[in-house]
Amino acid sequence: MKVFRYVSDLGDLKSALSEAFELKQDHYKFQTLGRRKTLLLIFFNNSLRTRLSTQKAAMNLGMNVIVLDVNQGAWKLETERGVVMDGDKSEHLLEAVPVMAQYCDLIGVRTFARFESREADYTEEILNQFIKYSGRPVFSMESATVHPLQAFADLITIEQYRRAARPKVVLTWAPHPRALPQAVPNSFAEWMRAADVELVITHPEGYELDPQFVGDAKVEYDQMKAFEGADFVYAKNWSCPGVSCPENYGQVLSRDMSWTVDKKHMAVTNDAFFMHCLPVRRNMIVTDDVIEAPTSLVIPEAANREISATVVLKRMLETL
Ligand code: AN0
Ligand code: CP
Repeated sequence: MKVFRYVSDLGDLKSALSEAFELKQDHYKFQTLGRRKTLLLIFFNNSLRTRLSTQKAAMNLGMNVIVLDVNQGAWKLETERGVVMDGDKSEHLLEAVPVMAQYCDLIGVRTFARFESREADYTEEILNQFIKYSGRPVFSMESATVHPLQAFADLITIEQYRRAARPKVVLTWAPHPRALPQAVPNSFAEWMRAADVELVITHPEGYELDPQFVGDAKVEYDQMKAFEGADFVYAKNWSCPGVSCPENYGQVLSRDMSWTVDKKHMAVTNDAFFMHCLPVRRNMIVTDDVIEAPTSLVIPEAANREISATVVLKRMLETL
């Protein structure tokens, strides 16, 4: 595997899942595969889980790891070609990427949507420059429009806890004070459609996700109706994707607190498990009692980030 952005990059999903469950049994099963190989993790944005779980995964495989926080100590990077660099940016990505590639074998990149232009975000401008100019296998650690390591971990978690052969999984929008990317819900919808689940997406009008990720999944604007009989509730805030309202791309259109996932919502489900990728704002996205209930999977979900990262790194190492 040379690039990891979409569920299709993994090939057969069932075999990727069985590899994940093998690794859950023994995190160190392939502990010599990454010997004398170096992973470079580049963060343009903050992270707790991705940073730690991906480093841990690399160490499980015997790799060396270098982590670079671009905004803390590196030169400020220009990302657009053709600009006169007379501002505060000292170095261009066009030199920085091939230089970074000299010191590593695999590259992970975290680069959030910037909300300056829908087109720039949805063509994954920054991630693609790493793919094009590094000559190394590159994986997204949440880029402008996708978060595949998260969605893979979410799928592992659903496989681990499902009680029905084909569970009902509800992706629900929930309120948040700041504009957040669409990467997590995009990938979640994409991966759930590739899996054997019934996916229902619910959000206020104007928050329609990009059709390339939603496909033919059911969209239900009545949140309570969507929750009826759910086996898993996956909450996430996202800003306006600009599908039905291009001029509102990246904006907060609603702060409607009736969308906060609380006991009343969970009561109409099939005793559903609660999921969120974290970090989560309590009593905005979800109430304390729901996230603290025994049916909350947020911690096992975060634990599975180490597993999804190990599978992805293993597959990249195998094609070096
Ligand atoms: C980010 C987001 O919503 O994309 C990261 C989630 C994994 N969340 C925040 O910035 C709070
Ligand atoms: N879920 C997730 O990716 O968390 P971080 O932003 O802390 O890495």
